[in-house]
Amino acid sequence: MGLFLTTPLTAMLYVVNKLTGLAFAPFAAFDWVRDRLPAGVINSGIERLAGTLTALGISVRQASKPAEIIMVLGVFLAAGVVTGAVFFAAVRRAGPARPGTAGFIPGFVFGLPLALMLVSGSKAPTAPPWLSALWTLTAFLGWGYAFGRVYSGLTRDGAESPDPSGRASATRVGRRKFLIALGASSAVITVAGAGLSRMLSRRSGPASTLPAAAGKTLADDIHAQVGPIVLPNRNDPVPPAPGTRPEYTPLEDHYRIDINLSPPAIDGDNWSLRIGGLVQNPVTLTLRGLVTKYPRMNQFITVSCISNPVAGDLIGTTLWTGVSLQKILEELRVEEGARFLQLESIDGYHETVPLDLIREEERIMFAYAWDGRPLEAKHGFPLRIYIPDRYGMKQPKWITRAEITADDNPGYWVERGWSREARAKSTSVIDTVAVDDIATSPDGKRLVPVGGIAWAGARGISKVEVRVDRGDWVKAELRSPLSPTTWVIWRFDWPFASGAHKFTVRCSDGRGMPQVETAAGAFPDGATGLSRLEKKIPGR
Ligand SMILES: Nc1nc2c(c(=O)[nH]1)N[C@H]1C(S)=C(S)[C@@H](COP(=O)(O)O)O[C@H]1N2
Ligand SMILES: [Mo]
Repeated sequence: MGLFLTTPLTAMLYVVNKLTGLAFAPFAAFDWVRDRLPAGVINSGIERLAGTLTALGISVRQASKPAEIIMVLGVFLAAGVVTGAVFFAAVRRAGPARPGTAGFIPGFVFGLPLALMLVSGSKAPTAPPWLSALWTLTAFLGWGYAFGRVYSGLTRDGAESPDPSGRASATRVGRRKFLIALGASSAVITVAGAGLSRMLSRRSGPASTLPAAAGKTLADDIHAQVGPIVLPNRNDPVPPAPGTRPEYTPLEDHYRIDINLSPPAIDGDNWSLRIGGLVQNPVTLTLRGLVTKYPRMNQFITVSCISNPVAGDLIGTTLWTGVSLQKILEELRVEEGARFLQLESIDGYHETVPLDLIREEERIMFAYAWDGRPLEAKHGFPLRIYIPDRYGMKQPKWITRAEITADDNPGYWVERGWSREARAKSTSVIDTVAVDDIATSPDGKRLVPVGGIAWAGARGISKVEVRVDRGDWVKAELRSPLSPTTWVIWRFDWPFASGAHKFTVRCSDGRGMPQVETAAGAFPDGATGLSRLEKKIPGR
């Protein structure tokens, strides 16, 4: 019964969330709990989730968000089932007084804590928190009342004390009908709710409300400014081995990692970012201002999550467009003693950038476009920051607050024990041993193309070496990268030998520093270790 009643409740809460912006209690409760969990619990949760998916051969990039959402909804439904079971046991013991109104008690017990979380916890409310709380409590009281009615429905006609005159079988039929009706309505409400929500979320997207000027939307402006995206290395003599991941990641395949179950939606028209604090000239940025008033900067960028396992897929490359922070710093005229830029996002995420780093690194930028288009909601619309050589955790999306300060303030993940610097570790990956694309060299040797990527933040890649079985390390060919901060595609044409073989790769960064070969997990500094691939080469 708990499942029959809690599932449609969940669907209804979700539809109302999509229709009105009132908080969706299960997700809001997750946000509340997440920000209060001890770091150890969160970090081991992340590790276990990524580890389990990897062990099952499931892509962490594709499955981690759905897995999180399923877990949260699962816990929510389980709570409904437990509450219902306890309620049924309690009314049965207390006697059949008035189970309908008694249902308000579990409604209250389950709904009130959620309502309180909504009042105190929600970081990015799209509706007044008290209203979300009131709605949630009302919905739960209704849910509890339904519980009471269901109890009556199941026990009516004296099912509790079947009389000996043969009415028991009639009761059984009545109960069966009741159950079927209940199950059917539960299913109908749930399916209709899910369908409606899907329709609603497809229709609305924040990028559609970009400020328009003279009939042209900002998206048009950005598109025109960036122009067609031309890969600078298109004539490079080293082609990727067949099966190597795309050098320029299709946007829909770019990983997404953040603390939210569903990405926050910011209204681009009403968004502005005031940068104040220790400055002589506070500046207020708008999207249109950013696009039209400052020199545009295009950079091909590889970004990776610090949680990316060796050879994992939480890494991607695309064209970022934005404004150098040096320009904005000049305009701010910071006061003596100013040393940091503190950034905060709509989801409560935050990070701090030293001003000295901005002064020495022109490529740090506020980015408003990816792939020649305004940022997608899940990638940080309307504004995110790029900092070369650092993992994604140092680079907030959805920036809504900025301040110049004298004091440092550890970032969201730094507070939870992760690396303060989060400098990208050098890494190399074997994507493919292309057994179906055996080539023949000019001197008649048969060659198996082996290939993949290597990345060392902004330090570049000077060397990639491949080893087959226990042989010598042999240098691979390097394709020139899209930019000094993107990954490098490497390729090694291996003289054919049939049978099962083990391939290993390693790299050195632009300064000749070899990558760390010792295997270590992501926490707290980023994973290290070598990527290996076993492959059976078919006989001639
Ligand atoms: N506001 C906000 N920004 C954030 C995060 C977040 O949770 N909230 N996660 C960071 C992390 S850990 C990573 S790896 C990158 C990922 O960016 P992407 O999802 O666009 O690939 O965003 C960073 N910026
Ligand atoms: Mo990350």
